[in-house]
Amino acid sequence: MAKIALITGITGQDGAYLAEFLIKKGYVVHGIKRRSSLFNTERIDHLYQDPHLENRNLILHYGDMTDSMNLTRIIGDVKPDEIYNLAAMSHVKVSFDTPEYTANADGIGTLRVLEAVRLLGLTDKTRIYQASTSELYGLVQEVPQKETTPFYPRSPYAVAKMYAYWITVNYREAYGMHASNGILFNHESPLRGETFVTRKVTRAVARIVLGLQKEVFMGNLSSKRDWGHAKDYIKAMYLILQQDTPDDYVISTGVTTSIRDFIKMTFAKLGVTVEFRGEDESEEGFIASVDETLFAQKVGLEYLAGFKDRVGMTVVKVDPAYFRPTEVDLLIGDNTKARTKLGWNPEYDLDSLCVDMITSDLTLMKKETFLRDGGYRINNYFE
Ligand code: NDP
Ligand code: GDR
Repeated sequence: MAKIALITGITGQDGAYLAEFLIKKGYVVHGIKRRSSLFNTERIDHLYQDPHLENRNLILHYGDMTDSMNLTRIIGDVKPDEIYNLAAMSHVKVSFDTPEYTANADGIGTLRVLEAVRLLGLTDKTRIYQASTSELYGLVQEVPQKETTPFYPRSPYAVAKMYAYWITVNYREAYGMHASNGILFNHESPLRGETFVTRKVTRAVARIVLGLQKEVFMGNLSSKRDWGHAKDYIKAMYLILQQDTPDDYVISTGVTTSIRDFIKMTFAKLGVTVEFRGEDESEEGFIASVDETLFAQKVGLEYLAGFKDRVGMTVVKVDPAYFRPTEVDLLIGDNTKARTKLGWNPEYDLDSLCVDMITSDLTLMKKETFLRDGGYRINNYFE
């Protein structure tokens, strides 16, 4: 009998990679997606199967983390062996604008899933993975952060996730559930949402070198993140649920990098050296030089003449609208427990992640050259 997994948030970055990974392992994957006035399944369209087919291995259900009855009905119908609770309003900056909704979806939403499993009598059958986050460490109390580091959340998102973390631990201890937290540090990919910082940068850099956009407006350039690849991180989620005993794990790379350095690194992959001058809100990044051979090889010779004129010009500016009321300045995770207990061994480092993202965005932006105002449209949302 094939194992059955239920993924909440299947239309998101992690949900898409995890669904593909589990289907390859022979699972039947059920996913919960929200009703939307636009198609919202782009990340999993390649896995989609006609509902008229028999023996499908991907089945989608309409649902929402704020709707207990809906979640209970779906879990009761599907009776999953494993639930991966990935659905969340996942943008930290936006959580300051929508704090109550974020608490409802990200915090109480997790309780709804746990309680549905309990009330449906699935406690012994269904294992639960909770998508916890390095944002719990917030104003960090220890460097690097590990499973025992005290939490100090710094946003409505992180506070909601703190509730979700502890209610997962509580259901494990109170009812003996196989419920575990993966405390995942930032993980990115070509499928990353366009308003998270790495993807915003790789999209903008692609558009700038192609001559589609002049500059990009950023928030805090000095904060540091421990970035890994989503493809590696979803494997950790799977491994966590294959353990005999439920537990909580930090998933990270152990390397931290500033936003400023990630911007420099991304341009450098295309032969462009960007340097920064000025401070705080007046800081800006400008093109210092171009390695013409590398640029021609990576971007295309036809774009070189136009781009060379831009040497000396500003391509990165700071707009305080992107600052957060409370910031998380430094994250760096200690993944010893995951490596030793789970045997988790990531394939990507930041360098190969950056190459994967910029290569993908260059290809995409070359196809989408008609979207001449796209970069600015995204910027207007101040995420
Ligand atoms: P995304 O934002 O890409 O995906 C979130 C998913 O949740 C989407 O499918 C979204 O649907 C869905 N969703 C949002 N609100 C609701 C709701 N009310 N009801 C049902 N579904 C909802 O996030 P990621 O894939 O990057 O992250 C997955 C999970 O891991 C999230 O819980 C996130 O908070 C957490 N996390 C992420 C990290 C990261 O670096 N990526 C690190 C640590 C934790 P739609 O497509 O319709 O918007
Ligand atoms: P984060 O990711 O808040 O860590 O949450 P994000 O990429 O949004 O920000 C990382 C850092 O970059 C700074 N920053 C900017 N961020 C955005 N989005 N846009 C900008 O223009 C910008 N300029 C600078 C931010 O201030 C921050 O310091 C992500 C989400 O996936 C969460 O769901 C997850 O829990 C955590 O990672 C781990």
